Amino acid sequence: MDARYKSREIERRSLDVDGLKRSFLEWLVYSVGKDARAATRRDWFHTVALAVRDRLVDRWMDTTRTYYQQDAKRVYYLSLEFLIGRLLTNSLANLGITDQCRQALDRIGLNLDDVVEAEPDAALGNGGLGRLAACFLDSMASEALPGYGYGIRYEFGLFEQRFEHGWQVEYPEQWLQFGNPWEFPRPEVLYPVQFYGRVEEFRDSVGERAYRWVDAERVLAMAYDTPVVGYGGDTINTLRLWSARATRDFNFGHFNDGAYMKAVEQKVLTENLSRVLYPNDATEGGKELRLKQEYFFTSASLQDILRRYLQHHSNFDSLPDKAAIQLNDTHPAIGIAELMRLLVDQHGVVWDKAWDITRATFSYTNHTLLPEALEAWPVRMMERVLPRHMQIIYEINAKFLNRSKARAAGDNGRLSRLSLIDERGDRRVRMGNLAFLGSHKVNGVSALHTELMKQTVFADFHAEFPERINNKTNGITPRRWLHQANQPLAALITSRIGNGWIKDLSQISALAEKADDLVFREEFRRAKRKNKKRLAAYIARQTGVDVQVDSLFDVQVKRMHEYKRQLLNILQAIALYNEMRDNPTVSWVPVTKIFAGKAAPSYHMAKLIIKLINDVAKVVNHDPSVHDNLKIVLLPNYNVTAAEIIMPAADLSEQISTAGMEASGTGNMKLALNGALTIGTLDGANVEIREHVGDDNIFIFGLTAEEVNDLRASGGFNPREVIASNPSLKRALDMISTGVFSPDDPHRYHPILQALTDGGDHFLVTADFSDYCQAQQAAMDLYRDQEEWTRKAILNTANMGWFSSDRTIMEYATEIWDVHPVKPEHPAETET
Ligand code: 4GP
Repeated sequence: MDARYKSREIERRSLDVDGLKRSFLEWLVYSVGKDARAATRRDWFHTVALAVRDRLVDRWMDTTRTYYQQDAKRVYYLSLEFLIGRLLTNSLANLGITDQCRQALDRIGLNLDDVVEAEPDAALGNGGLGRLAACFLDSMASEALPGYGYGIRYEFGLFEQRFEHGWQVEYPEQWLQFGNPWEFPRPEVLYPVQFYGRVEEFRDSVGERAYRWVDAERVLAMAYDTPVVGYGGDTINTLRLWSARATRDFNFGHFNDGAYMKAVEQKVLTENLSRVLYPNDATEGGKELRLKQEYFFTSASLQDILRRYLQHHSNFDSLPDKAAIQLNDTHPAIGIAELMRLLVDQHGVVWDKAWDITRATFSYTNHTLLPEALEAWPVRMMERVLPRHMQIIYEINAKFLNRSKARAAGDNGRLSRLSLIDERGDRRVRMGNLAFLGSHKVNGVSALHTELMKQTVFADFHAEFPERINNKTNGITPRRWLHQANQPLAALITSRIGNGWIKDLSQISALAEKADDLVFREEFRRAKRKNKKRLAAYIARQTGVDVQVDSLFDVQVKRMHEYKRQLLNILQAIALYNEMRDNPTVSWVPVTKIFAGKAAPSYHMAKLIIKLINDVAKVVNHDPSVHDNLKIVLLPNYNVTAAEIIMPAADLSEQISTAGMEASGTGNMKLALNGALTIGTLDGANVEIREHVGDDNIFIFGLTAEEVNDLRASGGFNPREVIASNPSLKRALDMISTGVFSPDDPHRYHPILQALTDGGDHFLVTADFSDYCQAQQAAMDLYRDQEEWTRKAILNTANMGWFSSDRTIMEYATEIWDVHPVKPEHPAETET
């Protein structure tokens, strides 16, 4: 071997400072093509990312090879969203080379923190569901589970949010603009995916009736692989994202007949399929392109899964023993009909057998009970776009309803609710029902949500299949959300209990006994203050508002949605503002209200609430009579990267959804793990957080899910009466309605006031207002006693161990997937 080549080989693997430095310098020149003097921050980011990538490729291949050699059972996590965020810090930390990398860059005269800042935030998701998928990837790799993520390589991630005159404006998020050093394009991994056309019936070789899908349009799905580094760098799994490519036929054959431009246009249209992420959080678009995206990535993934399986097997009998396919919500639920099609039409498996295999292979997670989010595709659209799948769905439905008929004797309502087709009005395919029926396990994402699934959306299915629904309370990865995002606290924890908590978060419970240790408290506060200073600087950069580092940082960060009730929070802020103005001599606890979150571009009410928060902030922040005791900020463009700055700096975590409406929440977990006290309703995982951190260390208020249900059902709730009887609420609403915050347009907030009064206040903002204000008061009172506050904050951190996504993922692995850890075999890594 050429000596120079050989030396590069060594370099590529070296994890020490000198080796890293040499490969940075080499990569900069030979791959990025820049001279050190001319290199920009972005060039250095690409350089470092490529050099780090070198260091994981061997282990990545070892991992894949081991799975293959052992014919291990794999889990395939199908998700339309992966909200990954940046990868450099994560890769370095999980490989354990952050310090070496920092020093190597120092020697070149660069700062790692600056280099990290040049990485775009990969926002291939909307919110909770997408971020959960990303945490699960980290946990699967860290637990040595043979897990693959499958999704779409959107060219445009979730839109960039800016505020213009206080209104949300959306801009395209071009995260791939300068290339993505983490991904490996696989132009040879291509699968055809069909749309439209028609179904032809014929007789197969033994004279049985069979079907084929003909005259369809074809698109190719091309794979891009991103390595997923587990903690310790031993297991490196794969996230495979599909990109749409036109088939070659588009390019040829049209040159001479003048249709060339048409063909090119068609090619562009075809490739639009993977262009952009739908910016809807928990709402269904009903758009044909969305259905096509769902089918596109699901079909390509299934073809890939079957190809891998067939390398070791000659029939499909043991598919369920070798592959577990998890449907992340109903978005990939069409996969159930697709697997049936592949097995029956393409591989000649008989229907009943194919159905048993399908059901044993799939499982489904539900992430929301909001009725508008339950996907239901118009039958007419399905018939046009996926004609063979529509037939298959009819067939599944007919067989199922036939069997259920006996038990539903006389109860036609029940049968029509169980049906895969909603026959009311415009006929629609209920994807939730399809996902349920085609899966052996169905889970909710918190104890309460799972219970409500049984009682509401899936009540009839639950009666039919009482064993199928199970709970898997969400979790978060402690690597990203504590070890990497909160280095001051992580270092403090490690100094006391060692670093075992990074891999096994249950160990963090050892901190509980430190809650009474005054020195530890002081250090805990110091770490928090450092994080708050960092956030204060970020707030100043982003919004121009100066906030007091020692004020109570009261944080609500999440998608903007009426059920999450940012409105309740801003109304309380107005009430507090009034109290402060009325009582200028009182010594107030200074409060900084921090909001961040995007609204779906078509969700007018949520966008109006954004404008309201910005309008209120403008008035409050400029009012000298509150003496800086209250500041309100709405940070633009909330994403994973912003969350990494916000979570560690929060004192109070707002989890104030109308009870029964938030499936779980995961921001609640990130904040509590970072030592914020929760103010929240008994909703989603808040219920379990309370059980773990203890009643005394959380501020619970408001109606319970049951009370919400009863109140709504009674029809007797009268928000006007509630408003009339609560002077501070009435005053806050009057200020909004008389244009105190919108002098340029006093009627601007009429729709909000309308919804709270004549609209019946569906989200029960007025009903919970008074209780919420009391809980806020309790939080402010407690904050005066910094010792006591810190004690509770420490107990929050110490008691959040159970909410690690490692725990969640191992529950999925043992109770749903039957997938086991596989330690990769690394051939002795020699230096030559
Ligand atoms: C979210 C839920 O709203 C949230 O409560 C949950 O924690 C998260 O999924 C993960 O399970 N749902 C979505 C969605 O993001 O798009 O439906």
